Amino acid sequence: MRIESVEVVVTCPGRNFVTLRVTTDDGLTGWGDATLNGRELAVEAYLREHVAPLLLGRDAGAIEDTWQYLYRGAYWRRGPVTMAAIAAVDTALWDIKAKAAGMPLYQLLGGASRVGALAYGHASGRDLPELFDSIRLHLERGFRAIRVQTGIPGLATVYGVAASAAGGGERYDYEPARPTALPVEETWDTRAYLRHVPGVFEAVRHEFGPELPLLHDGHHRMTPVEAARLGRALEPYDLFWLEDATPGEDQAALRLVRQHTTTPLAIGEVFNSVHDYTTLLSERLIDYVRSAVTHTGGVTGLKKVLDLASVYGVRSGIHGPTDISPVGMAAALHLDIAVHNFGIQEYMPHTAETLEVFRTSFTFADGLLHPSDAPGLGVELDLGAAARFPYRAAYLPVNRLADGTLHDW
Ligand code: GCO
Ligand code: MG
Repeated sequence: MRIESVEVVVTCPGRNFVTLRVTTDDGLTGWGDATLNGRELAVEAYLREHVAPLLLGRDAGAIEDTWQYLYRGAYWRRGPVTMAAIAAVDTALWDIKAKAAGMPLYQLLGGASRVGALAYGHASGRDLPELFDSIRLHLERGFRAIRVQTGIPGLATVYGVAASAAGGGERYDYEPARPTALPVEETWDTRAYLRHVPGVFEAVRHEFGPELPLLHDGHHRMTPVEAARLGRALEPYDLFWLEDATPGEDQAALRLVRQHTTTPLAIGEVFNSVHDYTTLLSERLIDYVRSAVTHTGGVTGLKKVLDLASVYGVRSGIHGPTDISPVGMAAALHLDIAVHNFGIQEYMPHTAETLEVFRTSFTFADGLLHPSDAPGLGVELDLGAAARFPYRAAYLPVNRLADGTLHDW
């Protein structure tokens, strides 16, 4: 089975997605997600100009060799653009292999280790009443674990908190990549954040009880000592995890956080290689890995991370906001079902427009996601529908302190 054609599809059904289609000489089609939020066209060009021509005529079944060919062969290793491009090729080839076998992908990854993947949803509110409404809405929709993000008194907006209560408590409008010529600038104040957040978790626990798994994303905004203080302050509220407490590239920073708190730690959505995790895993500084299939070299790349994590008892928490396309999400779900060291899966449902373009078969019931038993990934892209939604430049916001200093966000 040889690769006959490779095409890149860029479409914007509510937000931008970059998708790769690989077709074999016996007519099988595989899909891969290469979406890199705010830098989509860099990956599109990388795939179109530097990857697609190398794939024509290759054995579609040689997945590991193709991964190594694109990774080692380029000489320039790692980085989000390269690894998103490799991810798309890898995921498409796994899709093809599973379709050729007539099996859902998780069967080729070792078969099912569980009946479904526990998902967490994104609740947020500018104040407590809005936040409680959002949590209730998620519980009504079946979520059994909830990420809690809150507005901070004195700050106009906070990344991760929906900007309006549109739709009578509908909180899925949290969408940070905005179609503006320049990134929106927000203001940040860590002292105000640290003063406010523990009280919010106290109120949420008081309202919703001790059982509900609660998560929180610090989005790389704290120094190690600030993160240590927050982790310690949140201990009474029994978090499932505190995510991205400190800037991701500084693995050693988590040593100090770990020494001072027993709040479980998660990190990795901006990582793209197993090498980003070696200190974190070997020193047992984290509890969950947050990498996406889409940004970590695909199923093959993320499986290498999850296998190393399993050696240290660290579990998965695969990245799944809406900038991961339904193709990337389906690939995550097949790993979630197959690997032993599954922890939780992030799930932010895509909009109706997105689901017009991507025909999914995965299901969400009783708090659990399942990729379905359709052969392959179980997602097909409708090219006609995709063409109706042309690319629009959109950027994530940036953050500045009150004196104008650029800050992590
Ligand atoms: C999360 C994230 C996302 C990212 C987004 C950037 O935990 O889901 O932090 O919301 O910010 O994926 O593109
Ligand atoms: Mg995050």
